[in-house]
Amino acid sequence: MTRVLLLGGTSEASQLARELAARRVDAIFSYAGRTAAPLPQPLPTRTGGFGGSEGLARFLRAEAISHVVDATHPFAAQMSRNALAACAAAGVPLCAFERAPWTAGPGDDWRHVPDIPAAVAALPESPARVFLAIGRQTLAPFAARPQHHYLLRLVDPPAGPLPLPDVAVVIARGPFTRAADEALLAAHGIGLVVAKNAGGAGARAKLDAARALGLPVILIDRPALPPRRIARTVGEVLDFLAHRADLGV
Ligand code: 3Y8
Ligand code: NAP
Repeated sequence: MTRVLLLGGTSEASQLARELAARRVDAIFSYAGRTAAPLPQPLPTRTGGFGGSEGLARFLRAEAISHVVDATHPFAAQMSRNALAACAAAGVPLCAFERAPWTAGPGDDWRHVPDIPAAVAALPESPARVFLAIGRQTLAPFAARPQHHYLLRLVDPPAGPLPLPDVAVVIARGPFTRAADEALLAAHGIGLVVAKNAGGAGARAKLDAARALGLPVILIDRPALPPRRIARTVGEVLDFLAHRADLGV
């Protein structure tokens, strides 16, 4: 009996949720609860952590989950590690649904760094105007470079003070467009973009805008994860669910 747990929070997860709902696949969509009002999904949805990998393993057994699809963000490394451990413990097959990393094209001026501390170290000494487009959770390390003006883009208004002295905040939930991001970068006189190598279309706009404006980008590599099955398309996920025939595709 197919019963899917879909670990969500990305454009890919939302795309897959639509496909599974259209095929009436028995599935549960899962959000961490990071944002105040996440996009509604066409599947029964649960929100909040599971309580580590042990909590997730208990959930898999209690809900008689037959397949787990990890469609979380490439930087949601803890969730992905927990899913690997829980699925191994509970004997439930797991497949990641993940977009490939971005690769530079003609006109891109990217500097790849391995992690957040390396991105901080890569900032120039002299004051710059930086679009720090990495969300809210990993801002604190940039307080070591207070000389810069930081433009932030957050999903929700910040609940408390931000760890950066010279900062402007835009509240917006993607996906974003290149034209709008070009206008944003120009309006704020941005000279440098810092971003995570998230991949996918939903966050790509700022990189295309940077190229159009001739701006350099510091691009943070995604965290390494243990080997796991990875699907790059909905079709590959449906194959994993091994019910293409049942799904009428
Ligand atoms: C809570 C669900 C969909 C999913 C849309 C994608 C695209 C728009 C671009 C920029 C970069 C960033 C951030 C970003 C993008 C999509 C996707 C994506 C980047 C929502 C969502 C949740 C989150 C969590 C949030 C993080 C933050 C990261 C903002 C919903 C909108 C910067 C990642 O305030 C916080 O605590 C925010 C936390 C994790 C990274 C961080 O460390 O701050 N995403 N983003 C999910 C949950 O609770 O499980 O609210 O609707 C989902 C999306 N965000 O269905 O169409 O697929 O990547 N999300 C990054 O890539 O660097 C914004 O501004 O250019
Ligand atoms: P994370 O650091 O990898 O995970 C931390 C803890 O949050 C997990 O151990 C788990 O708690 C809980 N969690 C994470 N994703 C969950 C989900 N989909 N359903 C239920 N619990 C979840 O996670 P994160 O980077 O903060 O990402 C949180 C959410 O935002 C995910 O849905 C992710 O897809 C989305 N997102 C993240 C980014 C990013 O840049 N990190 C970008 C876009 C979207 P327990 O240990 O208690 O189970």
